[in-house]
Amino acid sequence: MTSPLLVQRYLSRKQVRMRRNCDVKIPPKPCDPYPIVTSYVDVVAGFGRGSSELGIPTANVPIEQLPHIIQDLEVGVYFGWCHLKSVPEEKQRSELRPDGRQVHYNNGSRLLEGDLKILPVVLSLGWNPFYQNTKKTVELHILHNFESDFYGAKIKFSFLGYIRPELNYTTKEALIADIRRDIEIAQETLNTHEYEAFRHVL
Ligand code: ADP
Ligand code: RBF
Ligand code: MG
Repeated sequence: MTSPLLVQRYLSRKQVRMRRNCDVKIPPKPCDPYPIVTSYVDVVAGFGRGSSELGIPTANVPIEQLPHIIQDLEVGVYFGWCHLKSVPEEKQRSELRPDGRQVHYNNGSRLLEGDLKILPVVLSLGWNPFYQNTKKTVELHILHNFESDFYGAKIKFSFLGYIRPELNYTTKEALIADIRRDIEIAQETLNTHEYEAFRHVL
């Protein structure tokens, strides 16, 4: 029979292995300056790499529409809650990305009931050094499966805490692995009673 001591030792080793050097200690409940809450802002097109290159779509939002305090935050990965709404009165349109691909703005008209609930989100704020962007971006990966995209919809979201600084990578696979770990950390933290309590602070 395996002794409880061995099991405990195995578990604590596993936790050590899961913790990355870059991880910041997340407090048991949101602390100053959090929560930071935005108003409803536009979901706009980015470079179109999130889904196609990384398999991790991110809703990009214009940094200019966000509270100034967000521009002063450290670059890196954050987590919080978000809420989407459609803008049916807005005219649907298409736009060309810099590489010529077309993106259609359906203004969220295809969002379903479950998509309109308050959803957990992991956010990237920064310059995406792996792709050498020249503009600071704010992107949200929502922890939810959508049937359709929602360019032109409005999104309101909160920042409740910081996971890690923004990093550069030598391979795309390493970037993807870190984003996957960020998703797990965001999900685990938002599942705790203290962070779940902020679901409606939007
Ligand atoms: P872009 O560079 O234009 O942002 P992405 O490949 O990052 O392109 O795709 C983002 C779009 O995918 C979002 O604007 C949104 O409409 C849609 N989308 C689908 N699922 C998600 C999700 N789970 N989180 C964020 N956006 C999603
Ligand atoms: N890009 C980076 O260059 N470095 C990062 O450390 C980084 N972390 C990210 C963490 C999360 C949770 C997400 C959603 C994205 C991150 N990105 C990072 C941005 C990624 O490069 C970007 O989503 C794609 O370029 C698509 O726009
Ligand atoms: Mg994106």
